[in-house]
Amino acid sequence: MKTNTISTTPYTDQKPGTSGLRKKVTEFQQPNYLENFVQSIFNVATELTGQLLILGGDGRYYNDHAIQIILKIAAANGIQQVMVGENGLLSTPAVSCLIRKYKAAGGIILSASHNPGGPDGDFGIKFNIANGGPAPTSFTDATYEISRSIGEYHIAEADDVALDRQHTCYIGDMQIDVIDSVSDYAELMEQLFDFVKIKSLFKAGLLSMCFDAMHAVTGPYAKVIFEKILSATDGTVINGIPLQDFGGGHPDPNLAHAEELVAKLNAGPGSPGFGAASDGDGDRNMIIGQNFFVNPSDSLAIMAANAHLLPGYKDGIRGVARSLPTSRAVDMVAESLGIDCYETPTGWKYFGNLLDDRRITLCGEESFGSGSDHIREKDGIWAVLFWLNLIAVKEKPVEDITRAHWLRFGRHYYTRHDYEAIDSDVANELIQNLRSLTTSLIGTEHAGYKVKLSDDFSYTDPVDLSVTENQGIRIIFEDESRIVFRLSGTGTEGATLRIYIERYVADPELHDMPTQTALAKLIDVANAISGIKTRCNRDQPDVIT
Ligand code: VG1
Ligand code: CO
Repeated sequence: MKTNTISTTPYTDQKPGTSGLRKKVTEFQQPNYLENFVQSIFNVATELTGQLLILGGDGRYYNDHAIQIILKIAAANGIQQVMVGENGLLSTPAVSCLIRKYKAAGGIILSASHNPGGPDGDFGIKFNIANGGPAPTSFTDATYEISRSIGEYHIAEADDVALDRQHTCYIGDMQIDVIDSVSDYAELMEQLFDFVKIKSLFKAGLLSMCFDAMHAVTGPYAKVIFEKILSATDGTVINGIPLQDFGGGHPDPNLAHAEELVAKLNAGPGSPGFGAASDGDGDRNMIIGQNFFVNPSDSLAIMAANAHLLPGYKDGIRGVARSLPTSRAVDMVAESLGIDCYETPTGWKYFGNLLDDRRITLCGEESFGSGSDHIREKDGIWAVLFWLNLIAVKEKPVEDITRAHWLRFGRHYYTRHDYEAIDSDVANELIQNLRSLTTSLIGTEHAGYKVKLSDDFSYTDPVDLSVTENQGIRIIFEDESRIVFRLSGTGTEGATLRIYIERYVADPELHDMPTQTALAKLIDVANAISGIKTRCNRDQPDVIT
């Protein structure tokens, strides 16, 4: 094998965000942009030498090109073996599953998750470590530092590897296995859930569902798992063929972007009883019933309260964790179960230590993400199977299960307002201003809500004691209502301000308000305190979830 060492000029903007390095495709297409970043990963992850690497992506534009480059750089950097998904496809949870199952030293996932794809869309690279989870901040910081001064990268001279069939080949001594993208993951799911029961309900016509793969990576997984293994009717999976531009859509499973699914569920008699969708890389999930939406924070709480009913969790759960902006619905469940509940910064990487240290079994985020200790990523199809299994056990639809949960624990009304593509300086000033206000807000009253606590959230990891600061401004009121402000770490255009608003209502008589109505006063308070209208000249959020 001939390897070449190519001199290169560093870029200064290769700083990974909440979940890997995400940029416009056109930025990734700059000379050596991809190569520099990949070599920086290999420079930091020296544990990959002589070991196995898992490689795949969500099938978006540039996926194939990046895989070929990464294989050649991997060979030149002494990687012993790479497992690549057929057609370059691997969902984020499947990569995590494969790393753990085959004891790989790490994995590279090519995805910008829920961001749009195509030549004018976004691309991204994430690195996962040997536990199967996203690399911690110490790793991504080190990669960034190297990328700022990188002078050369190493690359093998070799032909492109055929990805359209399962086979084994070599670049020099490095073995490449192009593997089935689905089977290992499907096998793991079968161990966690009661496939026999779910299958019998589908076969008897007692269960009907629609799964929207949004032309992203979960199509092949959903078809095999739901239609083939579980015998759901053909056509249960819609938009099941992965496309480089996701069919021009936005592969973000929420009510705004999964319109076709929502319309199918709400079409009246004969509509499927259960609906779900996943995102670009398959780690998010949306759960809906007929004319009914399950808020992701509620979904996590419902999972925690019912996990013991499912085979994979029959011995109960050890503890739970949620990100700061996620509603505190799961906290109530943890309290009643007498287990710990951890509050972490946004992003799955903060759950890794808690899972590895066996402090928690379930964790989740308000952003349509939930998961468990079966892998170290959030997991879209897993969440859908969890709900299917729960519906099968309880013999009740999504709405009844959710309402029964509110009746028992009270309801956490919850919304997130996103203001996208704000000028970065203006957004930073807005947050800076809120930060300077925190102390003086304590004790003040706003539309009848009195501030109990206000600060900029800081997290001390209880396992390695690392400290992560400035993770979001939170304002907690005396009635337990909350407002959280933070800037997104996954966008690629200007800044995105996220405002998270939550109100707890115990009284079942008040569980039927429309969410935006129930939160109207707090929304006004959030807008007034942040000065969003005057600072950003925006009247309405771009996306409400
Ligand atoms: C968003 C979500 C966060 C999630 C992250 C990655 O981050 O808010 O909860 O972990 O996306 O999800 P941010 O910084 O934009 O708020 V994914 O499905 O894009 O891997
Ligand atoms: Co994702």
